[in-house]
Amino acid sequence: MGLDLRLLRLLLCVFLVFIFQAVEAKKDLKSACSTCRQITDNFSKGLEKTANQNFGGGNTAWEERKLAKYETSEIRLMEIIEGLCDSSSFECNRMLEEHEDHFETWWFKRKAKNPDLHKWFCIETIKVCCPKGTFGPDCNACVGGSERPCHGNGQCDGDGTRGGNGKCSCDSGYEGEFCLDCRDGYFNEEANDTFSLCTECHLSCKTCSGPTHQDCDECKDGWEEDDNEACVDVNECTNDATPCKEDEHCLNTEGSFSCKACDKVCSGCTGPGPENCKACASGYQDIEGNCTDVDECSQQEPVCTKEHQECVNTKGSFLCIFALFDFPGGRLGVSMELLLLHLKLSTV
Ligand SMILES: [Ca+2]
Repeated sequence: MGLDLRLLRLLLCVFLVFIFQAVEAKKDLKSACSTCRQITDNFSKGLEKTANQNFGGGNTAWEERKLAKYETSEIRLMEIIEGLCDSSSFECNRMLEEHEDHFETWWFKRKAKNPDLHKWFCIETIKVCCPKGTFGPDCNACVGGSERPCHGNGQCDGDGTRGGNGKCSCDSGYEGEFCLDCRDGYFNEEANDTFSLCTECHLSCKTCSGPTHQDCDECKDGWEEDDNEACVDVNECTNDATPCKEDEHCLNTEGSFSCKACDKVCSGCTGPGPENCKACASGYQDIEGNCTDVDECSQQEPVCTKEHQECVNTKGSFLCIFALFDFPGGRLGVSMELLLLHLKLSTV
């Protein structure tokens, strides 16, 4: 029994390692191609950079006779090869080292017949890439064909590399194996077996058959069908049961709504500012339609009742101050509230 279990574990480990390697290898196939493309792109740049150079001081008649022209010389090739990889790029340097001979072959023997280095080197010679529109070990055509992979509406997995599976990941608005179908929220403006143009619906539609708010098949949340079968905004703020809290007012927006805090002088409100109060907040009273601060200190009934206390009115409230020192012309007073108020003000 114990042996069986150990064997099972071992098999599981081997299986996992195998899966891991398979995934890594697939990734490697794509990245090998991009490394190769980087090398051949840099080769083109190197060609450009050295286009107007010569042996230094010009090609003398002797040099042209003995060394051939700089243009086709080994010296120029070596200068270009030096710039192909960043010193930090391990993959690039490894590939270059492994295949350096091929560059010499191409430079001296193949360049005239095969001027496209990427095609000759990456696709045909070391076989890490495929022609555009094809993928995988045998460079098979992508889904939708190599001319227009995914019918021009998506990316073919592994396109141009020896990796991938050739399947499409569709651009936004498109879906389906061939990227010919329109996603919800898009409609088919033009379509045949090999071509499809999906355009976004009006913002009020969940699904649609045309571009306007009258072409919706179904309205999006926050929109409703009116008498003309067009999707129009739901005004959430006219509902009797307001969707907002008591100290907030409702603001309708296209397709939605938001809740905004009432002004601090209000207790409940129908809109922004002090002029839209339903009632006044405590500490404020309605004077000719405006919520105005109540001066608690001038009320008949004194509000600060302890000995040595004095009343100070504030916006929406009041403070009771302990009068500490009498001195000519006034009194020096302090209270915890005042101290806290001061601290609050100085940190705002
Ligand atoms: Ca709304």
